[in-house]
Amino acid sequence: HGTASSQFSYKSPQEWSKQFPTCGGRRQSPINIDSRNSQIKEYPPIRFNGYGKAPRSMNVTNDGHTVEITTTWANQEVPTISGGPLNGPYEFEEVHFHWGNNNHVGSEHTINGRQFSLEMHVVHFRKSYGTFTEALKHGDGIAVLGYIFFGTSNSDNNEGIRRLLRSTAPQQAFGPGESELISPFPLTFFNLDFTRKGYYTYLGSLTTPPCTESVIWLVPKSIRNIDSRELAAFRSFPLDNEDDHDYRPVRPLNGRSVFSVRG
Ligand code: SG7
Ligand code: ZN
Repeated sequence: HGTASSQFSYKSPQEWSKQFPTCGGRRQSPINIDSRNSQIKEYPPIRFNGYGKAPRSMNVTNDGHTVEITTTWANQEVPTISGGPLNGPYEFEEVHFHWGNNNHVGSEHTINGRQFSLEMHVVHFRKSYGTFTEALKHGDGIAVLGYIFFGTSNSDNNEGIRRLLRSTAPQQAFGPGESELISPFPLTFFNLDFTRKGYYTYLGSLTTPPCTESVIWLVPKSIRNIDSRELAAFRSFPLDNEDDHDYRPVRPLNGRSVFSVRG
């Protein structure tokens, strides 16, 4: 697996900028979200479109840095989000996860200095830019929903995570480069709705090289629960460079505003 994206390790994130200069930029993610320094803002409601329908196909892949779900759709059926800080619809691209080697690390964003156990990223690109690659060239090209989870003994029921882990469980090791078609289910199985408690939003970047500064981040305020056994399953995925986690440490805010949107 010799792609550019495999040429980084979570053991030395401070070195990413040597090969990927943007990783040393001033609009980087993740960040610590300080609730008391966030500015309350009103936006139109977030709207999820088409998430209740199952895709035509669904694939789970270990790309060496995360485990991600990609999908194919019938024409005109790709789900979109709109509203909130977003101008126009953003098309769904993929879902992936960041975790740590114990319950006190793993999320990428931290809230008031506190890190949680896992973060699920639902990645979208602005439909008017046509393709994901083209959208990366624009400061508002990508929208990522970053759902934070904490490990407990009694998890919320997240059927999406359950199915993802069930599909990869039979193998002894679902390692880098491995990929598997799974039986398609609607993305609503990941409990994506976050209208009740609101969210934080700010302008940032991809959290992996090349750290492109094109992301509008939306971080739901409610922390979800995930079963510790499910966290153990994420930790069992072998990653490139024998990394035992795949979260990037928080980056400086550099004067950016973080907006708090009420539920
Ligand atoms: C994960 O995070 C992968 C990447 C993703 C990256 O490592 O899911 O996906 C692919 C297709 O490489 O990179 C360009 C992109 O989506 C960064 O995404 S993130 O900022 O949401 N963590
Ligand atoms: Zn991510």
